[in-house]
Amino acid sequence: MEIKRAEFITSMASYGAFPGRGLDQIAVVGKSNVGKSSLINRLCNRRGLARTSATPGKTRLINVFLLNDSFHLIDLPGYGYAKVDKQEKARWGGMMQDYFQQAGELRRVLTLVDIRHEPTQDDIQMNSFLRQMGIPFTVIATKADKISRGARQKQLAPICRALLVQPWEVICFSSEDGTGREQVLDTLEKALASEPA
Ligand SMILES: Nc1nc2c(ncn2[C@@H]2O[C@H](COP(=O)(O)OP(=O)(O)OP(=O)(O)O)[C@@H](O)[C@H]2O)c(=O)[nH]1
Ligand SMILES: [Mg+2]
Repeated sequence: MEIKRAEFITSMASYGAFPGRGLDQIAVVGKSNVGKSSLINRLCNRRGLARTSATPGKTRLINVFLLNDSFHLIDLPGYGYAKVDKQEKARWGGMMQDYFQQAGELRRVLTLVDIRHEPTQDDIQMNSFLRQMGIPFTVIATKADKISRGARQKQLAPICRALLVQPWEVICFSSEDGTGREQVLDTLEKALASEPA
């Protein structure tokens, strides 16, 4: 699949009022700062489409993008951002729960983890939540450009152990140099065609 058109549709604090129901959706989740918005920009080859930031906690709302006039890509707010208070955490939890319960059009979730770090409890919880809900997901190991090619497979071992996935199911990705872009696009294409990845 190639992304020919990409546009920002809306930001919302809750999913309930989203008027764009009906089109298939792919959602992106992961820890704050892991590279969700950067991945969206790289997939679309549009630098400023999703706002990115070196400061964690940039994306606080559910951001919706329309790709190829045919499906929605959803940038979900990151978790595990240390500076948010209890109230903000509760708001985040409610927003995510609402989203996953209501998004009947959700075809697959891309769950992002930093290739350099072991998954956190939040990552583990998110993946087991998706598994329990029966929502298909693909683990993406981001920032692959930060380590050498040879070191990547080794780095995947603890990630796979923690998230209960096989190394060949994980996509190594870099929004800096485009590593893994084609693989992610293939995954999206299959998900939208409802084929197993
Ligand atoms: N080297 C490198 N840096 C990356 C990569 N992806 C993201 N970054 C950097 O990591 C920082 C966070 O990226 P974002 O895309 O804003 O992260 P996010 O997951 O959307 O963060 P929140 O919106 O806070 O949840 C930015 O400084 C990016 O430039 C990558 O593949 N390689
Ligand atoms: Mg973001």
